[in-house]
Amino acid sequence: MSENNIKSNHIALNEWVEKVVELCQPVNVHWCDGSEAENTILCGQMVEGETFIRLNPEKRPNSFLCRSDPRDVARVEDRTFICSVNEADAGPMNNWADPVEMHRTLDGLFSGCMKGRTLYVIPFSMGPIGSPISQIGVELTDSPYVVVNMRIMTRIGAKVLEVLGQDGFFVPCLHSVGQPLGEGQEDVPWPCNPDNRYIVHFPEERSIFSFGSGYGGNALLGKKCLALRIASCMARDEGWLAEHMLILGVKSPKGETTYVSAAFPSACGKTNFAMLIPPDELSDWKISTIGDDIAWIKPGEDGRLYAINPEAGFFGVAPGTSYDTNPNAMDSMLENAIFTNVALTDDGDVWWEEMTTEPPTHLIDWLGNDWTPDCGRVAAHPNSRFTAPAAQCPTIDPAWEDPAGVPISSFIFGGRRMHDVPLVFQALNWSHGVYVGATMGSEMTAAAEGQVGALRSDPMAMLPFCGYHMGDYFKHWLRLGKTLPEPPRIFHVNWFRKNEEGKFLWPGYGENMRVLKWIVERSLDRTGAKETPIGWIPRFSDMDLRGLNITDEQWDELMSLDVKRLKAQTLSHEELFLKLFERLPKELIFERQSLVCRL
Ligand code: TSX
Ligand code: MN
Repeated sequence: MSENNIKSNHIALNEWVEKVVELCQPVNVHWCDGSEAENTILCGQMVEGETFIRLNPEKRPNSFLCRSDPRDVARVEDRTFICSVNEADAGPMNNWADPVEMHRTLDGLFSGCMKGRTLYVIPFSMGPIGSPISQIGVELTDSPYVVVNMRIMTRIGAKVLEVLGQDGFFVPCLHSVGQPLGEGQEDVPWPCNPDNRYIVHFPEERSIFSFGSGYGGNALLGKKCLALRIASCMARDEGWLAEHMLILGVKSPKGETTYVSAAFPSACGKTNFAMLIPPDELSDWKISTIGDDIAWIKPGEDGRLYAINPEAGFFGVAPGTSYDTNPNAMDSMLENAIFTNVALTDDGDVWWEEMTTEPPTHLIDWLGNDWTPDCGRVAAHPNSRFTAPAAQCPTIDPAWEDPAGVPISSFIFGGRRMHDVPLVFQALNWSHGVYVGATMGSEMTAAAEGQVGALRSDPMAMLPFCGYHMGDYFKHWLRLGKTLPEPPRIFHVNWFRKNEEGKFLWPGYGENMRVLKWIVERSLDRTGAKETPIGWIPRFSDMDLRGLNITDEQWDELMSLDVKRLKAQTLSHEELFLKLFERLPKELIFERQSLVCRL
């Protein structure tokens, strides 16, 4: 690609780029300015190289389909490392490796790994450029797919270098697909190195190295690596929170907006919840979206917590997304979108499972093969994705790029639980709420996660994303609450409770607005509740159930507590607590004991 005007005056950045060029030996270096023109050239080159297929511009303007190597389709948790100086600081939930040894390993892997390729320098901002809550990173990558995805998912380019100045702080992120090209060797559409993958974090150095994968969180290093694993360490050290949470606004008929942040494990419909459309009976309430995946939350001068979405786009799971389940997500990807591992229709558009009630009669599947509805295979990979600009979301909040962030009134934790856990309850206080978040879990839906139906504990949905010891993480949450005059209220929800016949007791989706309304009103002390051993729950009369065919008896079933089973489950949290016991805050053991006593 031709030279552009972008120039860095940052001494450490320039030296680092020089060092990496020497190590990785790319044939070209390109500093990304983030412009439309640059994006057009890169996408054109990828079409030329058969990495991208241009979708029908009439159906899906400026959008592309990409098929990955079938061996490179998801994050690789067993190849993800936290290389803290002390092993104990990484905690029992992370893979640890000695930082000195790991640096030696990485030096070997990266040596000459970009031969025949262009090295792209991507200056990026996580959060609105210049916000005091934002952080800057620079990703060096040999993947143009990473560049065009980072351009949607973060703010990249010249403006970031301006903010960085000569000596601003940035997180260095080095990425390679790990497949150098020999002289005259032809490239493949999706280069990668599946036998040699490393996703490595040095929390004290605040640096990230990723080798061998081009997919999602393995390669778009601003997201899970920086905004969660490294940022969680920064947040611990600096007194803020980096959470695996969506952020949404709830606007009352009077025009007051209350912001809530919510953490759910995978397969709970987080993006759907972030873009919820209220049912007709509550259409005078409005939901707005600030983010669907990550929240950075800092105490403000006034003692409230202020949150930003560090991302600028959605990298959502495609299968299951439809105009029935999430029209706002569907509208967000109408143009300027990238689709990875979904199916291609005969008219040059995309399709995935459950996108429409009737599948098309013929498709090219995610592997590039012919597909028909009766062929017995899925058309899109279950972890196939859309990358779409957040600004294209019809419900995007007017304050979504406010550098000050939005004030958070409540936290919501949730899980996918068929039995025992009621639709919603409110924690009794902050430390009980932290206990609720710490002990949350979800029933697994895909064989890839483990035994289907088994309960997987996923504290605050941070299990794969906390860059340090989970016991210290709980301690940090408890400590932060104590510094706040009025900490946000904490709630737990479960959209997935079933009756004896295996039918869902709650309609979910837009109807969750009723639960949100109760949560917001509870946070403002404007509605009632009943105290139970697990926390405060809404009575039938406390909930706005207008227009829903739910009887008093059905409500009681949805909210029922089986004290014996709850006690047994509370005792089973012992397993997690034992794993963390060296650094588990005593308050959480106390919370558990109190809960057992109340039950
Ligand atoms: O995203 C979901 N949400 C949150 C929406 C704001 N899903 C999909 C989860 C997989 C990603 C849900 N699935 C939700 C939900 O609230 N609830 C359910 C379970 C459910 C599925 C189908 C029905 C009801 C509940 N169908 C009928 O009631 C007709
Ligand atoms: Mn996520």
